[in-house]
Amino acid sequence: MSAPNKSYDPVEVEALKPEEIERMREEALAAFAAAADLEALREAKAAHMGDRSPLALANREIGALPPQAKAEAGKRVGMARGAVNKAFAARQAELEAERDARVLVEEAVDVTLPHDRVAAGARHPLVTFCERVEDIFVAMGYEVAEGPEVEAEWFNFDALNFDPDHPARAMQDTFFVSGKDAKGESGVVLRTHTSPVQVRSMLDREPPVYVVCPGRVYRTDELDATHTPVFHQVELLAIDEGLTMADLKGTIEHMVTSLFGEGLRTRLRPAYFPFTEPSAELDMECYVCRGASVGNPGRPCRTCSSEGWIELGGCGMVNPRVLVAAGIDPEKYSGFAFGFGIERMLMFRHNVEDMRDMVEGDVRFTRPFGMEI
Ligand code: FA5
Repeated sequence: MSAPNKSYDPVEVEALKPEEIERMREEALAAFAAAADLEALREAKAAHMGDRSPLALANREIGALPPQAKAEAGKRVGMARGAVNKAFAARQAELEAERDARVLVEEAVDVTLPHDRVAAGARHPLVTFCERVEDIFVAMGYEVAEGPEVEAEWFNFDALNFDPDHPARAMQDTFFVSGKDAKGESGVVLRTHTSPVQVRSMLDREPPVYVVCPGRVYRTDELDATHTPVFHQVELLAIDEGLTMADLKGTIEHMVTSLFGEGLRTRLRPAYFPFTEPSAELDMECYVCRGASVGNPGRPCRTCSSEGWIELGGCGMVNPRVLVAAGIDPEKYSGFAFGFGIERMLMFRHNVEDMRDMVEGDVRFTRPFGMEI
């Protein structure tokens, strides 16, 4: 700032000359008019309205003028600054309006565009069916338990009383991930059934144990109308004091009623599984013909092939050897187990003729099952 000017003539202070002030005002107005967008306007504002702008510097010179000149110079600079502020505000409003109009066009949503060209997905009927079965047992106080699909041979076979050379191992043709090592330690397999989860559940918990174990299992079966190499099973295990085959039968009857309706009979046929003793195959009365098709060619039943009964799965009382392998006292506790294939159950529950339809991912198969979540 200049030193106080006692013998004052404002014309002598260069920055305060009227034509200088006018030039500053014109330049500011021209810069605002030339600003093409709000960013450029912000820069023009800093240059012409900021602390170091020509008009701000001129304003500071006023303080150095003698009192009689201050009013006139102040009025001149103030009017110029007022005009600059006004021009800035007007240009800002103009550019903001342009920006808003542009955003409205660029971000417009065409509400008339079709929104439903991609069909909404739905969960696979195998999954929803599995969960329905789980729900039945959870409602009875069972816990859902899961185990690994890549399983130690020990859990899949040895702990379940399959002897190393027992022909029962060949009952379930196995995908081996790795064989036994040189020390004869357990190999690794893709589990062939959900029964290893029985052993894991007993090792993880103190009795009583009530678990339902759904999961994917693998066998070297060819894919055909009634087999797939990857399928689903649900396993049931109950360990408590005093459990008998009657408890097993009653429990399965409750599941059958929940899934297929009231009044269907079940029956046990002798069978063999190394991990249950005694073992049985469990059949339910055909829920479609209720036996009326048996010996009645005039009324054939596709669901049970006119046999009157549908095979549900394998079951039995847990073999005491399995209880011992899982650290449970067979003198005190007994238990039952039941395992069945979900694909086969879904087949007869919904009259699916070919199991391959379940794995090929064609929505024409899944669509009739609806959007159940
Ligand atoms: C077992 O896997 C025993 N773990 C079941 C069990 C559990 C018995 C507890 C006793 C106590 P199985 O090999 O029969 O049993 O198989 C059970 C079910 O799996 C069969 O009834 C069938 O529904 C289904 N299943 C077997 N192989 C296939 C396959 N390749 N494709 C589709 N489903 C299959």
